[in-house]
Amino acid sequence: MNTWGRYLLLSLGLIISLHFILQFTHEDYGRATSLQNISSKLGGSKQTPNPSPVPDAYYQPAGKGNETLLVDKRANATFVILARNSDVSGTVRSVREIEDRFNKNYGYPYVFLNEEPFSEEFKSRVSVLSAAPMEFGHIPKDHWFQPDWIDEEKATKGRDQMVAENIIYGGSVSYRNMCRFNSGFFFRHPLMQKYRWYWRIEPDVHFHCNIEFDPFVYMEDHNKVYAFTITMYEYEKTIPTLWGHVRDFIKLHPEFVAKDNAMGFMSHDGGDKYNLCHFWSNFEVADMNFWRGPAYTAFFEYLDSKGGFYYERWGDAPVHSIAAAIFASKDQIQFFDEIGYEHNPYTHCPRTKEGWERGRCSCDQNKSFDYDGYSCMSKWDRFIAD
Ligand SMILES: Nc1nc2c(ncn2[C@@H]2O[C@H](COP(=O)(O)OP(=O)(O)OP(=O)(O)O)[C@@H](O)[C@H]2O)c(=O)[nH]1
Ligand SMILES: [Mg+2]
Repeated sequence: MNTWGRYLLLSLGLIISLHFILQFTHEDYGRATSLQNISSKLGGSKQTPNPSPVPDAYYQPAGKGNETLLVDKRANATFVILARNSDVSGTVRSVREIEDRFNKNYGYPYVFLNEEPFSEEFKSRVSVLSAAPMEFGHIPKDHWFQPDWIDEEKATKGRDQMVAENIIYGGSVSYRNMCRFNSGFFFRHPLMQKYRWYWRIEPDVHFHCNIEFDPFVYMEDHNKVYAFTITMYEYEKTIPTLWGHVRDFIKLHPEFVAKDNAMGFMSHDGGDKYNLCHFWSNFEVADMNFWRGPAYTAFFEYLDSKGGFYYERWGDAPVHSIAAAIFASKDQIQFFDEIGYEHNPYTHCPRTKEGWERGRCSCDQNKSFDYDGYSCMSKWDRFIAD
């Protein structure tokens, strides 16, 4: 072999070794270069049917044929938006979109929550957007701030380590307060007590399609407890001990584990190892009776007592998702393909052409996150098809 040939072979060898080293040491690189991700980027994703379509009878203004119309039913439901005063413009944009795409036809109320009093500016800029009832609530101190029994030295060490490892929000205490509040407290707020169902919305999200059915009514009629639009892998370094505690809890309370649950979506070995899949909780439509019930109450208290919301950086997304997967049956978890939804940087766009047209969607189906290498959607599809 001549010198050039040797150089070429050497460089190729170096590139391949570097690729494998990066795949094992950097999760994001590994996912981005996975075969599944590359094939979907090359247009390998085909139209996959919507696995759980909302029946025509739920659509307004009219269903087809002689089906009974269910559009006049209403649910005991509210939107809930946690926001800071500084989030006002993003909140206005989100409320404007959900009003235009859905709520102008339904008039469901809103509850805004904040650990600080909402400013007059926030209240007036948001209230002007809709005639639907809006309430602005203050979060009690003990629902928000780090509890006294947390070992601050240990918590500081945990945060410093995450900062050193460049973990997003790794050094933030307020982010941890927010995750713990969303995990265990929002549904206990006095303004939320009168409602059973909620739809969580964040500032600066997008609703890309007309939603001409009522997700709350559909869920109530079908005995659902939790609905999602996007599912993905969690960043393992934010929850190193979470799954161990989940396993311990299940051993202590086998009576709470639902029959026909969705554990198989999150673990491929019967619950030994967590595959990090979870529902992205910045979008949630769910039944607060589920969070307020005995299983989740005991589960949250157990997890909270371990301190991982502060010593690590447990997110409300894995906590809610794991609970839904264990304490509900798999058919109580709903994937709403019809709801085109975006929270930067990911978008779920309806899969089928009919769904996309019916919703007059503004999202690009080719850029939908569903079959991105970082998404758990193909796992969900396989899981519920079984
Ligand atoms: N009142 C209040 N709301 C907060 C605070 N931190 C976050 N939030 C809200 O909690 C929700 C989640 O916070 P985000 O900062 O969006 O967290 P994230 O979605 O994980 O991260 P991003 O990718 O930055 O959006 C949003 O509705 C925020 O407005 C806080 O300190 N106080
Ligand atoms: Mg957000």
